[in-house]
Amino acid sequence: MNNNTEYKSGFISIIGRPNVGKSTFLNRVIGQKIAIMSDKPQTTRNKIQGVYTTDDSQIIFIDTPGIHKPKHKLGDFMMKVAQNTLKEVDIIMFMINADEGYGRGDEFIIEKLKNTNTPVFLVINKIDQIHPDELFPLIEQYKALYPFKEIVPISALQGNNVDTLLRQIHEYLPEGPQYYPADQVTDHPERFIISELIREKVLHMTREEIPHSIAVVIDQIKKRENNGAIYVGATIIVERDSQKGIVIGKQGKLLKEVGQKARADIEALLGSKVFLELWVKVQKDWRNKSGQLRDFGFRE
Ligand code: GDP
Ligand code: MG
Ligand code: K
Repeated sequence: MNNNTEYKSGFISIIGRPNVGKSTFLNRVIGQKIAIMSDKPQTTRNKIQGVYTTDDSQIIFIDTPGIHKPKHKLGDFMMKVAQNTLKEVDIIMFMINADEGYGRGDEFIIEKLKNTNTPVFLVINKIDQIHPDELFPLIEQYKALYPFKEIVPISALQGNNVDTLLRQIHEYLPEGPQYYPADQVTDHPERFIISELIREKVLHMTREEIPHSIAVVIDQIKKRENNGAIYVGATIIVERDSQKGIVIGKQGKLLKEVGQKARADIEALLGSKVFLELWVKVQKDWRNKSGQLRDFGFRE
């Protein structure tokens, strides 16, 4: 730690419409696959903290589930989580896609921002997708909508200007302790990451047939005495019988492939051989049963 300056630390919430690149940014900064990336909206449904530690500061990022107009109970719940988060954090990073016009989703988020006193950075992502001339009008447009403390154009994918953003975040961080050990990048239990890795594979392999509403519950994680491998048992929860058929596939082919791909990722995560067993269960309308949300790992 530098002796001339006080140590700084703080919590940052990343908000923005689905697919603007929040997880990509987090993964670039933290340098490890902790937030699941997908081109399907709403892959991230829970708070994931990525901890970025330097010798004079610690930033704790929260990959907030997308704020959007709730269509059902789960959406409602997600939005409440996101809104509570906004008031508790030190900085809000509102991320937009440079390549997409201002939309209803952004309007909705800006309305929510007006209810907080937290400093807000506008992060214009995917600048690799636009001509530099398009940037200035975009900045002017957003400046008129909200008093952003900083406006930072980046490419989370290619890394452009991410260092600048980190430096600006540092400026706004309050003095504070190092909350987490320097080598810790996430405080989420591996259980959640594993369930997201499995969910990601199902979503990728089923394309549009299976909605993001599926859940994956980890039933068991335990070390096997005889060979040192880690046993993981998990259940994929779908809403309809037809979806169960799709996830299992012809003669179990699709589920087997999901298992193979997920197992490779889980082995990389745990640094150990993994034995993965998957089940598929139909649970009708689970999204609207609030009481069950907690069981699936959602926390307020
Ligand atoms: P999230 O829903 O906001 O978490 O978005 P993701 O991080 O999952 O990214 C959605 C998609 O946008 C993925 O296909 C990313 O590879 C892509 N993406 C993210 N950042 C950039 C970027 O800076 N440039 C480009 N071209 N694509 C990006
Ligand atoms: Mg995400
Ligand atoms: K996504």
